[in-house]
Amino acid sequence: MDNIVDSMGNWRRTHFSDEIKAEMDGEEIIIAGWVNSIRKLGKLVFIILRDREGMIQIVIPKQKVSKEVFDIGKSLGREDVIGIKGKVVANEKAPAGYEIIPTEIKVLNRAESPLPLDPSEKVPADIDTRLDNRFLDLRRPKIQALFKLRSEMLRSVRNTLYDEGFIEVNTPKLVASATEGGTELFPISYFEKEAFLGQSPQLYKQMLMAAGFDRVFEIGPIFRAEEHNTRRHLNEAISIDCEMSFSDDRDAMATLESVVHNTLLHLNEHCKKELDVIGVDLNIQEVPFPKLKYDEVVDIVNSKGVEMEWGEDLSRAAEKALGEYMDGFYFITNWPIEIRPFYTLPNEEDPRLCKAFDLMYRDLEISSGAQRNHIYDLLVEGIKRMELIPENFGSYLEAFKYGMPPHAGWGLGADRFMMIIGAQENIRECVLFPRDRQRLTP
Ligand code: AMO
Repeated sequence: MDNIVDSMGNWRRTHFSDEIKAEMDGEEIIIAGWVNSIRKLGKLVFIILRDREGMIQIVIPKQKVSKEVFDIGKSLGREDVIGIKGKVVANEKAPAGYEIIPTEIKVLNRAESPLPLDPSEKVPADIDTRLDNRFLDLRRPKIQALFKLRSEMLRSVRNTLYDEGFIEVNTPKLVASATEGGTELFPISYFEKEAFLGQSPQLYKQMLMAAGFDRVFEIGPIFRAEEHNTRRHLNEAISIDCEMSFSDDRDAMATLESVVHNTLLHLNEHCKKELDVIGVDLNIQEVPFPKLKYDEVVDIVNSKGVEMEWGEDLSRAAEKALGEYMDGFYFITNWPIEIRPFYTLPNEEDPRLCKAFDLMYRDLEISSGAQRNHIYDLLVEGIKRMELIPENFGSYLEAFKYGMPPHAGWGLGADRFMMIIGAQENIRECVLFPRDRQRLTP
């Protein structure tokens, strides 16, 4: 346990790495972080220190520092955690125009060697090794940048929804019934009863319309027991859900568009550094987004040589064919009622159709929504049509008996939205600790 101290003592970090500038020449600073790399050249030790905001070069010349500082510097290894008190020295030859010469080094913890994964990204690793060692993988600047973008995405989504008069709510995740079809449920034991992990806040957000909340949103986990392993599915995902009263499908689509559009603008304005680190150039698509009717989609898909019958949901092949035809964001509207959930409002002009929509980005569905069926008798019919049992929806159905306003809403997959923002092919990249068919740890 050589040189290790158990705390920063009375030291307080003064700066993150990106806050230090050559103009601070001569100033004393305290920084802290990980040894990203180290070079030992006899009488000189070079350290690249990494903190959340970037990297900074520390130079330890034997003649200019105490023996203790030089010995500690020499003893350091990759990913050791250190605190450094030192002086900023302007130096035109240094990559950043300055370097830090320490007057004191605190070794806060040592890292074992060899590392199971190389955070400096010099040694590539496959996604499984990376996810197995996720805490180390997350130290990589490109990956950190993705999660900073994710945080700013969530901030922007919240801001837009607050600005549009929504209030944020939290609904239960331990639930008694399915909402999105029965096969994808995770059963759990809830004392003497059977229960499930919530697939969607759907029923609760609608009940809040009956409660008079008018406009609500929730950002929370949804659980889907998807058996298949794809690049777009997780078993635990984060959904951005919203529901709005006295509104129809067009109002819901307009809100969804502004959420997406404002987020892209926000990230472009406030996250230049992160977008650069990842190498992404955000294309800010103007609103309104194009709208395709389901009928048109069937024609396009068939014209691309992929068979699709009217009344079928989009197969993966159909999505791909559509993605070749459509660039950017677009809606699919006027869906057949048969393939949408029971809570969807049928279209009064054509009862084969309904007021549901999907928001797509090329070949990826990122959101589904609809104007809802707010008439009790029609809703019970819908439940029966889907071969579900109305009694299982008792407390939900009650909410439709005593004054339920017309309403609409949508669920936007936060992880899928991040795939688009960060130009990632695999949804697992966008989640800190993904849950998929094989993965329950870390
Ligand atoms: P839906 O089931 O289409 O609709 O889900 C809405 C959005 O959530 C995301 N999503 C997923 N993301 C990753 N892995 C999954 N397994 C997964 N499942 C869903 C997608 C999808 O578009 N109650 C309705 C929403 C509504 O009408 O308000 C619903 O849950 O991005």
